[in-house]
Amino acid sequence: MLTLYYSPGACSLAAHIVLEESGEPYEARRVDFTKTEQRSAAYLDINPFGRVPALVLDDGTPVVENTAILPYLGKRFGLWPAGPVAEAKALSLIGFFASSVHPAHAHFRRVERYSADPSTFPAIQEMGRKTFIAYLAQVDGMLAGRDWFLDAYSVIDPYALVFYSWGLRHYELPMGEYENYTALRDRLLERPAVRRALDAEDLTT
Ligand SMILES: N[C@@H](CCC(=O)N[C@@H](CS)C(=O)NCC(=O)O)C(=O)O
Repeated sequence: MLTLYYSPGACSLAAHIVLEESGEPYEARRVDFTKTEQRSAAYLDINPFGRVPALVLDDGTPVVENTAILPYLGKRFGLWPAGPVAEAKALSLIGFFASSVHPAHAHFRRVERYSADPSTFPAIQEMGRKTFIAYLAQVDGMLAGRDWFLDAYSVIDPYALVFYSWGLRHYELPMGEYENYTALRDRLLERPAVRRALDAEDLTT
């Protein structure tokens, strides 16, 4: 059985949704950030980077990083596109989310990672916030005229939901103004698996 290590509302939500979509039994283990469990020796054995998500496979092998976990789950559960071009597009989107959108947010939420000098924090946070918001607009544009990022529902769509929910929760943005992105959110909310994962993490979006 697969085990997902997650924290409510974190980027691990994408894998959580995909596991709910799978219909297979799995275990979801919460990593309590308020107790810095992500940096405990026991957790660092699973993910030496000290972050969620981590996925432990049936044979005990840990897989870490969304860039690895989401393609793995997508291929295993039929939420991954067929063919080299579609696959390249999927990897390109996952790379963009993981290496541009998420780090922009980290400059806002985890500013202490980027400077040892607290007097620089506000400027770094402001730049992170602006960059993150600019990426949200770009994501909205990518979705114009489309139901899903790719030709069919895939792991990319729940991953995009993570940043939508952060826009609401951490930045209190009027996310409804991103009409295409909001339509994607609404389509996702129609899926029982998405609802179950959100409920399990005590989230509405
Ligand atoms: N590159 C990693 C980033 C994971 C990451 O930063 N996760 C955050 C939650 S969204 C985390 O675990 N933060 C805990 C910490 O920084 O201590 C991935 O995409 O899997």
